[in-house]
Amino acid sequence: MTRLKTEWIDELINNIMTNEQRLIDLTGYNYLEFAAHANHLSQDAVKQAGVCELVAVVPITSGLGVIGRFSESVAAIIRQAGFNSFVTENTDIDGLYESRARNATMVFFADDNRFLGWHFSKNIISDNNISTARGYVEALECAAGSLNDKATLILGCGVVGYEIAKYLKSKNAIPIIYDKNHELMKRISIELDLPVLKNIMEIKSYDLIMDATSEGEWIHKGMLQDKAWISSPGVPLSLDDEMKVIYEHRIIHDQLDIGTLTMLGELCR
Ligand code: 2YJ
Repeated sequence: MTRLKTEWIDELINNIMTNEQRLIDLTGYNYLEFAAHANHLSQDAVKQAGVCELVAVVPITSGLGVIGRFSESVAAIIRQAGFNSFVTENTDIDGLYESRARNATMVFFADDNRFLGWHFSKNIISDNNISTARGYVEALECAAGSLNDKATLILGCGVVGYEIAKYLKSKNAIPIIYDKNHELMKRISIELDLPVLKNIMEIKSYDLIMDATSEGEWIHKGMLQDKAWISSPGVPLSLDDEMKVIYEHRIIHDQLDIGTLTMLGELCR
């Protein structure tokens, strides 16, 4: 699992309006609307939650410690979706205590292994891995049209790739999986009863690509169809600099936003 780096999210808060506009251009939804759409909720339900709920983000020091701007970025995404949010002054358990003392109704926190949202009174927990998978599949469907009966290539069979495969199946899409770790790919293929991509150069046969790899810059010019859509929760992004420019309007990708928004919507159920 990729651990975020400060330099990847350093500009997230400054760029949040641009990022939201990008999501609107690709999916037709702003942050609040996307949180609702990704969870099949009405926009009014999420708008109403934005008025009633107070969201705390607690920095967690365990493992490799606090990532500069991580909590502030999560709080900013949630604020941009129309909710009141704050980062606790205290960390860890003391931060959790502070969030309750300041009447937060939801809390978000992440250590090196997991990023969770928790609605205290509804007792709903949202896992970023599952939400990220759902959010990026929903975003792809907004951009490219219905995935029903459509072959959709999943690159990477790690935890997010696995959740993407399950969610695509639930939407009656036709997932095909690939991982450079052939043993892992075979195991997931058997478990979920899915075909595999035998040769990575066959990537060009697909126009719907979900990229959950975390290698960075391994997709070069000529490897994709002109009309390919790439929905990529994987960080760093797999496309090299030249491809990022060519596919600028056909890549769905951010560092935190889509996953966090989908978690937020899930806590509004
Ligand atoms: O509070 C902090 O600043 C840190 N403890 C945040 C740690 C963020 N965690 C990660 O980046 C992990 N790789 C888990 C992310 C799950 C994404 N699916």
